[in-house]
Amino acid sequence: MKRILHLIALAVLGLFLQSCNSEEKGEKEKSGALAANAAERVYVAPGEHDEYYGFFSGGFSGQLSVYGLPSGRLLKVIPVFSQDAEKGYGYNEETKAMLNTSFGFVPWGDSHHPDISQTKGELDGRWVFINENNTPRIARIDLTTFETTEIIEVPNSAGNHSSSFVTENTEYVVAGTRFAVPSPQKDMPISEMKGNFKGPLTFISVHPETGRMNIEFQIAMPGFNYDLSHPGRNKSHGWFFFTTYNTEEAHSLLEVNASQNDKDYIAAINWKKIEEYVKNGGGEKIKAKYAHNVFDEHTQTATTTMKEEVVSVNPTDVPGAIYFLPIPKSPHGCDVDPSGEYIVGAGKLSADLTIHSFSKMLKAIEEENYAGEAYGVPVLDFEAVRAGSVKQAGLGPLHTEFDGKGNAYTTFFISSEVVKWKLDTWEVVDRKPTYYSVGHLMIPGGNSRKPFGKYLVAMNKITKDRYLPTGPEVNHSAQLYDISGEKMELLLDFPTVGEPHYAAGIEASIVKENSKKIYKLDENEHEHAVKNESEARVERNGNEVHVYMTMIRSHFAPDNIEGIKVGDKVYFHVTNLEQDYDVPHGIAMIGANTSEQLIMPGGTKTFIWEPKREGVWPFYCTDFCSALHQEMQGYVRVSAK
Ligand code: CUK
Ligand code: CUA
Repeated sequence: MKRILHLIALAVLGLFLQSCNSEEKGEKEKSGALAANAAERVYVAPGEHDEYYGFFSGGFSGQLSVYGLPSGRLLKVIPVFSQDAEKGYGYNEETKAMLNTSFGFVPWGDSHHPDISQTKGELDGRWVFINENNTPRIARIDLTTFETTEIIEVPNSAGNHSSSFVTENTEYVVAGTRFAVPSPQKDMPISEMKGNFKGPLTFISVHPETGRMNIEFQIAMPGFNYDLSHPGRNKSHGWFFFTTYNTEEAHSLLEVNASQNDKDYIAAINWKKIEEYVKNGGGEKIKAKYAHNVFDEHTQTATTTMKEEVVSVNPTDVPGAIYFLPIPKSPHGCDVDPSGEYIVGAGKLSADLTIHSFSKMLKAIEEENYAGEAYGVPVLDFEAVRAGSVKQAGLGPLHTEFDGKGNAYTTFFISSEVVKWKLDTWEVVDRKPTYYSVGHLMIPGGNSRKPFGKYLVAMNKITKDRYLPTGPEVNHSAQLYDISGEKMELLLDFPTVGEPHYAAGIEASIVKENSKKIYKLDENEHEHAVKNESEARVERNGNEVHVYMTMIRSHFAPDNIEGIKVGDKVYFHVTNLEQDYDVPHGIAMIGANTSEQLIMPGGTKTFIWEPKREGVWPFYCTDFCSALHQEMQGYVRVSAK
């Protein structure tokens, strides 16, 4: 019976999905509640700058794209987990190591959640962290260079989804695991999953000056799916909250199986307690193979260190560190308001939003107000911790953000809308349609104590008729709303790169002053850098040839290279001698099994060319750099073996 009811429920949701996405909407509906003077309000005049940076995850593109808000102008795509031919990332010898993992070189990733570093609960604009789901990793992007400077693999994890959220002083960046797996991995029957799989949660410390990451400990949680997470802030600083689903531990998640339990959990974790436990020698070292890749800003080169073990903590060994808060029907998002008092859990298959109270949680813990336990972890009584519910708010709630003015905004995937509601009274005060099927939403600073509270961006999964058709696929779409007034006002649609699951936004003034203009040539410690044209040269060592080359407007040195033979392996070590802002040069060789190399002022990059045929082969600058850009060229003579 339960099964049948469930099927009916799913069918109804399916119908809703169809009608919400239907192409029958009239022209008027299509524009939604488009604000008066919308164009004017997002217009950033030529030469003017946007007020906010928006960092959008690339989803299946594996990258991070940078947009200006409110204009929606694409400013840059920062390569993170995927090779990028435009920038040479993952192709040149300097950055290849960034994509090393314990499984070898993995040049693609699926990135979901960017989060900006914080100091005292406010965005400090130093780094952006972002997760990779498929081959679990966390990356750190330096906001002085807008380049990926570190990637750490997350071992014993599978589907690194509830990541990469940072604590109030960026003490930790946290990585959850969406799929329970044997930990450490081993060969065993899938059907014996229940009770035998684990869902490790990984706490990665961040060095306060350098930003360098280090895996401090993993909590060997029961084998649920840990979907999303958020750190406590303000009064709940020191805690971390994770939503779970499939607490039934079904090994096949055909939906009827997976959502049998009336309630799943939010796992509340007192990480300060566990940190202390580990500092006092608690936990055990377990096998954990993972790569740690660091890009050194002085040598401009990435290196990989392979690691072998992590400290694993059994959650029941640390009394008072972990509790489960019941939450109805397969929760997805897990969001904490700026005061740290409210924890919003959105059950995807529930029409109501459940909001838990941090202070009630502490009280329930003190009074041992338990409804039971799961794997030795106390389950707190639902009513004892519940602060309130937003009733019948919409269909398919996913994610919530806050404006810092006492309002919360929740996305509803199935009913395709953003709903604004009041903290404390739980009343719905506004709702606006999205086009269509919104996933996450983002308010700049929404993940901190101090949201900027002016704009909201909805990230939509289905675009359909919003743009000119471009074949079977239309880019995903973001929508910008003004939330400074009582009612939300739609201002703008703009297409995005890949699938932006989530984004992080920050006032531009916090970041832009620190943005680097050049790499200083006298600080370039690359082992093959050539800092003066007179040192440009060609060196042979057996069939390996090293070309030490310089580039400056508008020539290469050397520009005529002879003595190369078919079968040689030619390394081009190329330094851009420019010391002016925004003057990169590029270079490539015919038939080279790599991308072009775009080299920043003061930078050095290396690529390999293995000539296949004799002849005289040209090379040229690939980035228009001066009036004599076309003259920036040279030849390599290749002779028979
Ligand atoms: S997820 Cu995509 S809409 Cu990966 Cu945060 Cu919810
Ligand atoms: Cu250098 Cu074009």
